[in-house]
Amino acid sequence: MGIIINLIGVLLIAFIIWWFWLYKKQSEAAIEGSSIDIVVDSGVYEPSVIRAKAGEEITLRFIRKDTSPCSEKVLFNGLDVSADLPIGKPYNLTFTPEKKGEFEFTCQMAMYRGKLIVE
Ligand SMILES: [Cu+2]
Repeated sequence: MGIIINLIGVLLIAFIIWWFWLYKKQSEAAIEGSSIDIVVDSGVYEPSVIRAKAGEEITLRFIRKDTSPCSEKVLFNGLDVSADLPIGKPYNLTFTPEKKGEFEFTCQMAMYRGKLIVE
């Protein structure tokens, strides 16, 4: 009996590791016009790779479906941009990326991961 419980525990841990660190569903999208919808749900941003042009204002329209508190914050590393996302109500994050490069955006614990590519 004890062995079975241990086994279940190991499988559960393996699944969690796979889900958060190994499973990277990467979908890429370029911003058309000046805005793009990003759905926040089940541990992923969709799309998770966004392409934008330096010096052009963009609006990232976050649609948060995940109710876990961790998914509330979105932080852009290296850009000094962050936001608190409400649940079930689109949030428009508007800013102008001035410098070229690749900038990760994540939730507070970096389980949600996305990338903004500025060209
Ligand atoms: Cu998180």
